[in-house]
Amino acid sequence: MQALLDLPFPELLFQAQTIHRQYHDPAEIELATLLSVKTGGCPEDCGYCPQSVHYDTGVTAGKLMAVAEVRAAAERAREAGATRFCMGAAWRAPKDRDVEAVAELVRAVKEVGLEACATLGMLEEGHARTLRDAGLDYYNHNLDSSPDFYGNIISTRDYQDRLATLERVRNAGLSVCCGGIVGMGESRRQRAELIAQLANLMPDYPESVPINNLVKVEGTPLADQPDLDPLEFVRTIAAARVTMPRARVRLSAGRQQMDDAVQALCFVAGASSIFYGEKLLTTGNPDVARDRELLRRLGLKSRAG
Ligand code: SAM
Ligand code: DTB
Ligand code: SF4
Repeated sequence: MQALLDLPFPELLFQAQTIHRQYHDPAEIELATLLSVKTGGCPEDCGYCPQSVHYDTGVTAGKLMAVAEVRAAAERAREAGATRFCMGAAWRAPKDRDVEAVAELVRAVKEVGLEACATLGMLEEGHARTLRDAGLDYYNHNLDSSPDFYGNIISTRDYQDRLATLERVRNAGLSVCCGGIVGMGESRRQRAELIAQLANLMPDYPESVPINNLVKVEGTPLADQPDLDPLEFVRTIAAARVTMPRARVRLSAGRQQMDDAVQALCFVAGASSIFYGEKLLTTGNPDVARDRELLRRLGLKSRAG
């Protein structure tokens, strides 16, 4: 895997684009809109995250949003052209009644006619089945980094906890959305190890692989992390594409701080999904008009709903 990331840049991009074209329409981008349905107050200490109670980031903790509000947000996302709606909740692990309440939100999103994705923390198998029965398409649960770097950024859970939830999600028959964050101070070898973990997930690699570039948030331990060379980010996308040919590789957080040319390279490297709408969960994302213009300049089309 490290050998792949070490290839001369044009060689790596050529391999990635070649595979991308065999499995995907190279001109099509999926637009996914994110909504934080339960913000802040999370007991975990993930060093990148503005929603952890351990850091003073100015994020105010809220309660789970009401069904009508979420339905309205999903309708606006559909009107703007999104086909996928991802709901995030700042929980370590939801309680039974939280899962029942999110199941109602999933039903509302499905009624609006969008693909539904949720990310709620660690799940029990019954939780995953409840969400599947409500119509959930994907469950997002990221490995985020390599096993040997994980302990540098999170102390309140371990890699094995992540793998156990992913297995339960799979057993329930949900599609898996699982990726990571780059730019947290990890080495290229550790990025290679993250990609290897994703590509070797059993019984199959994830259907959807979000690659996030660290969004540095004031108050978090990673606020002053030096910028990663953007070309290393592009390499990570390309390695995901080459090793997980059928997966949708997603250029996820960090686009607001990214040059248009770097984003264009990510699409050449095989990314075919972006977060669409002014906000990620708590931080900013390029606005809709800007993204429409970027797709137009690149001659890319959004995936039809
Ligand atoms: N609490 C749940 C969990 O951690 O699985 C779900 C929500 S959590 C915010 C979802 C993902 O957002 C994390 O796994 C991480 O990949 C990403 N994320 C959080 N903060 C980020 C940041 N500052 N920059 C980039 N990605 C971030
Ligand atoms: C993922 O991989 N990235 C999204 C989504 N899954 C839930 C979250 C990005 C969060 C960025 C920081 C924030 O806005 O709070
Ligand atoms: Fe909590 Fe998820 Fe943020 Fe970690 S990434 S602090 S689990 S909301």
